[in-house]
Amino acid sequence: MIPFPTGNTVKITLVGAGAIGSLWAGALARQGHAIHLWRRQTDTAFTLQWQGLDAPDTDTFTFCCNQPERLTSSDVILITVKAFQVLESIKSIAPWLRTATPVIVMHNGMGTENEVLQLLPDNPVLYATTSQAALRVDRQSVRHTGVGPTFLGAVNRAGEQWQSLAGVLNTALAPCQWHEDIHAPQWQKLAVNCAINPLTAILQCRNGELAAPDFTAELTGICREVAAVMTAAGYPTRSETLLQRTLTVIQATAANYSSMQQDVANQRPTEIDAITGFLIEQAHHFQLATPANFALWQQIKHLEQNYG
Ligand code: KPL
Repeated sequence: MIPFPTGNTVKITLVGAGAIGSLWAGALARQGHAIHLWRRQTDTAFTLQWQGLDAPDTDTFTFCCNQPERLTSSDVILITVKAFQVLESIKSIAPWLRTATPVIVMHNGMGTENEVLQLLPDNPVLYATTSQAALRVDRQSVRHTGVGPTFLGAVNRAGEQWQSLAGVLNTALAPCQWHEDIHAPQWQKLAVNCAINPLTAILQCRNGELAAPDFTAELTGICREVAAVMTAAGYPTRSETLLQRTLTVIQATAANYSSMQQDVANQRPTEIDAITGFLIEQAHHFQLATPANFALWQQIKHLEQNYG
């Protein structure tokens, strides 16, 4: 295992500074790590107001951006763009990326892994899934709005040596744990996202509103289909377990808007293809029917196609 001794400054290039990226950028900078941002905007600096959970004060950080030499000298790359931007963002960093540098990909949903591994055949590649919640208050401010676990795991041989990165992430935003099979927590998160994200985006409501008894039948139907697909994919579970976990997340994040609700509210492309779309694709592979999830996928696609 390659160690990152506690207290050492780690040079991190963070690709994408949306809500989750900004949350991690600030949290890692607070630990003294050297954060460099790689963004689509061409500015060479970005100032971020970072507000911790229940903290009245904000921290202000100015990050250096888009410096190829900082990218090359990074100890680790953390990609926090949306699933549909992952490949394009990897292509944008590839010319300056050393093959020894570990790359962590963190996004909602699944399905990017094979293409990422093709683009990065020699790098250690890891995936992370997080249930931390953040809200972009405005373009330059982010607030940490909820604590949840983060899991990190390797998706290729070279990535397996980098368990110490879970410690780096854990000191910045606990809890973060290494997982020997990252697909297991990815599926668990995907199940919750299949249940909460499309419904809250269609209804334009907070997560907590799904706790109303009116939604029990629909949530049960979604979870039943997800449980069948997960079981066929080698991650056996019961629909009752998924429903219970979904209701727990709904309670814990009752006041929050889901990421898909925020995307639709702001007329941005959503992660529906990486969440419900991935589920439907897997269902097709295992010849399983997922009518409830398919109906939600269609409704979100329709919303996206009709943005003004
Ligand atoms: O991950 C989420 C998201 O908004 O994408 C949930 C779990 C639904 C919390 O809001």
